[in-house]
Amino acid sequence: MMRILIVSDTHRNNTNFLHLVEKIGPLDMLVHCGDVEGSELVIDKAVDCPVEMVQGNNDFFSDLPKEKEFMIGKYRVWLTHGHNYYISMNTEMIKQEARDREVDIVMCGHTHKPMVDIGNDLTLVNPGSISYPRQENRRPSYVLMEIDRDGEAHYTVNYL
Ligand SMILES: [Mn+2]
Repeated sequence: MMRILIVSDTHRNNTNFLHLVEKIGPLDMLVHCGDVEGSELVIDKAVDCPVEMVQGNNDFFSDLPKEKEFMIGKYRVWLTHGHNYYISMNTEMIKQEARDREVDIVMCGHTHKPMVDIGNDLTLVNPGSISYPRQENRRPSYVLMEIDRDGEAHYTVNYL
């Protein structure tokens, strides 16, 4: 069993994020999909687990990598903010790049709208923004990924 918290687009407003990690319970990993705007250390220090984080389009002076690939259980994950793949238009380009990279999961942010799109060969996860939501209900969102006993991933989109 593993619990992975996926968040994005905190844009230096960390209040909701800090509340969430206080009450969410033990985590095996935190993934931040970019646009931290200088809060890298705050985010890193808020949890007691490995953190995977990339730059967003507003992280101009950040030392964070632009993109990353890593494993979660048996799954190969590609983490990118997503703005370079025009994800505000559609997810065609980012999915094509993910398939070219032969990953199982692509995690992205940028749109501030949560999406879990589970396909046959590829899953796209966008947790939306926990600070500045833009989807219809305008509630701060995040995704909890859970790996079960059999190593299979399950996702829930959650709102504050
Ligand atoms: Mn962005």
